[in-house]
Amino acid sequence: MQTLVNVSNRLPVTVGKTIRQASGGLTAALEGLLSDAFRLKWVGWPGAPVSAAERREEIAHFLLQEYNYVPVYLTRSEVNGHYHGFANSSLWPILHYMPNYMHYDEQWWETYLEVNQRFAECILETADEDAIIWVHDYQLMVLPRLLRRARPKQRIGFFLHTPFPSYEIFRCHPKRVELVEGLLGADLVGFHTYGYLRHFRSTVLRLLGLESHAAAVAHDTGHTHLGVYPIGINAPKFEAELASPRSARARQQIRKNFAGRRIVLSVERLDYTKGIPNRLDAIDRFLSSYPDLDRLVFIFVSVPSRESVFEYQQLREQVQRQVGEINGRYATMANSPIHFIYNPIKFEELAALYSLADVCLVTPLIDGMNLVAKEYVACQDENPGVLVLSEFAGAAEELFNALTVNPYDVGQVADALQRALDMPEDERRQRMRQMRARVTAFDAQHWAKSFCDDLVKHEERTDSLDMSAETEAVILDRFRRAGRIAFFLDYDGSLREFESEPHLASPDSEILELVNRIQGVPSVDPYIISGRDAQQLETWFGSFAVTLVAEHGYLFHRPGARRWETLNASGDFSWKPRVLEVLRDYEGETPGSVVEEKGSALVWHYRKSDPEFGSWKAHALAGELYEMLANLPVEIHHGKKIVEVSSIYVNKGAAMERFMREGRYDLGFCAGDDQTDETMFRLERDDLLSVKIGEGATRARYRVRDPRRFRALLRQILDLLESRAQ
Ligand code: GDG
Repeated sequence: MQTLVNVSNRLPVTVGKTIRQASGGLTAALEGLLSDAFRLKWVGWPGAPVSAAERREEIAHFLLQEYNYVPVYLTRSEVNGHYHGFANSSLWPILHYMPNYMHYDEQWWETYLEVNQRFAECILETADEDAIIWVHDYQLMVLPRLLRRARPKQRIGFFLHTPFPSYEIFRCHPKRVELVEGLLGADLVGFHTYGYLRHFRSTVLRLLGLESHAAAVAHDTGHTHLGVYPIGINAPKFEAELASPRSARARQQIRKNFAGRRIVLSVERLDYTKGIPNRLDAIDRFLSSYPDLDRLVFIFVSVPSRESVFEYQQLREQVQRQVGEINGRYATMANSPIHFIYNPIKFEELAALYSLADVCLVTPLIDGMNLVAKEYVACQDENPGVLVLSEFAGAAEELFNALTVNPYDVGQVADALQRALDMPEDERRQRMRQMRARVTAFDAQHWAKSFCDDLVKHEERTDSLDMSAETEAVILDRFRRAGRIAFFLDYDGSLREFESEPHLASPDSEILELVNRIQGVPSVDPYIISGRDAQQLETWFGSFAVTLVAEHGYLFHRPGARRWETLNASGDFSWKPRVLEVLRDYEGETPGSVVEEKGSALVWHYRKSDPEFGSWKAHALAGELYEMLANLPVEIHHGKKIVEVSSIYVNKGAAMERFMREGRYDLGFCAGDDQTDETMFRLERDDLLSVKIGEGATRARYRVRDPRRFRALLRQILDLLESRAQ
């Protein structure tokens, strides 16, 4: 059985004189998963500062024995910096579209990193390489990357319980890049809704320049898959509770306390995202014209939350003031309209309240999902009530049979309340039946299972990007046995890393030294074979005894020659004027894009355009060109931030074949990173040794991860060839 190491900021326990298991939403979700699929371990902070080493050990021992929980102990100042500070005062407001509530302190970031690191260490001690690690929520956003560094092959998932906001909001956070990079350490990142996933993709693209395809982001350490998993609730637990005598007693008590009154219920942590002041305004508006004040009660269950954070203290004062004012204004001798409970209530009371409430008013300004809405639905059976639900809760996407409202629109919420109270039983029943079916079918168990199934399903992280020692030995052996050798080396992305601007990617001293060494080996003819123009290649490498091949094989220049020559002068280039006209149109329509004219090709570059707009236009352009040029001797290539049209008679493969023929080499060593290099790789001749640099499908025989590793391989080859020549 596979071990699932679940990691959340808090362990679901309360540590005092005794230790009790606390069942939060996540506990409920995972309870379902513990059947026969996984053996669960849970890593997290136990929620209380424990300083005495002996007591720490005692608690750790108990938690492990009793629940299979592994505590990460944090000091008071770590909790302040990591949890109250960075997570709740800087990240939470940004994730909830409220940058004006954000506070930031550089020290918090340091603590956030330290605490995430502490979690990483604890997990690495606890989990072996085969375990699946599932990290939860915004308190641990850099953890996946820390784990990935230590364990390249470990299966790691991350689920974000909050919304992921649009890039325009997320970019406000001072550590936006580090946070997003942190998540990309995971194999799978899950969100409640497609909207959040979309925002994340666009943020990854805009912040890091990484494009994502089919819900996966490719980056330097592999792929991160993205998925939508709307969290569900532990419906059976509510059903079982409602069937129990304990709950029957709680219900009886509530009926007695609020006899003769219809109940409108709200349940939440006291948080500024939950829209409590706006809701109270709506209630105020509603009560101002409601005739039957004796027969209606609003029960607010507000659980104290993050009381050390200033905004939460302020909110509590504001809410208490508003409640006081409304109660003062609308109280009668028999009733006070708002029954405000600023405390958690017992589970049986919660379930009883859910089942008895005529209306549940769930009106967050923004909410990742909102479990309360689903829990209310799950508890509606006989004579069901009505759910009034904010359209800004993730749950609104699934619970579309609720009365959905814009929580900022006081009048609309007041009207919805009236409509809910007036709704005929038939309609209530019909709406609730559909929602209930969904909430019970797609419950917490289903959520956790679908996330874990996907996490397990995604193919093994490939380590083929790193060449093994055996492969290196095979390659070196080919060189050892060859007589005359030609090197066909691509430049950008192969010998040299990409830069934001092509002209910045000039060869540094390491590359110049390598080229110098290659030209010095007696039995070797070097070719630098690139898409760049002749002038650029000559400026950089003109002084070496190297054959330069420019424009993907259109032009070449022998060492010491006076002129550049064309490799295939007889090709048909009559298509160029028509294509140029189209590309110029796209240049005009797409700010930041430019057209480059080459001898055998025309290129539209959109590296500097808005990434999404640029990529959209590039797809449109490529489509248009495919249609327009279907019967002409051209190739259309949509590459890294370019769309290129080139003659089919001209390509690196054709050029290389000619040089191989003329030079009568025993071995052709070709290396490159993109589609244009595939024309060399696909020749698949026995006298070729091909190396692809980086990710992506390829016909090359071998692969290395990046230019740095490719240069290291070249050095090894040169060491061998030089020692052979001596
Ligand atoms: C975050 C996201 C997302 C509340 N009062 C009492 C009580 N509760 C329980 C409810 C419910 C849970 O607390 C609250 O969950 P929510 O989903 O409504 O909200 P957050 O706490 O903000 O949770 C949210 C969630 O993570 C899961 O991904 O849906 O969007 O913000 O289960 O029942 N339970 C008891 N007494 C109370 O007084 N026993």
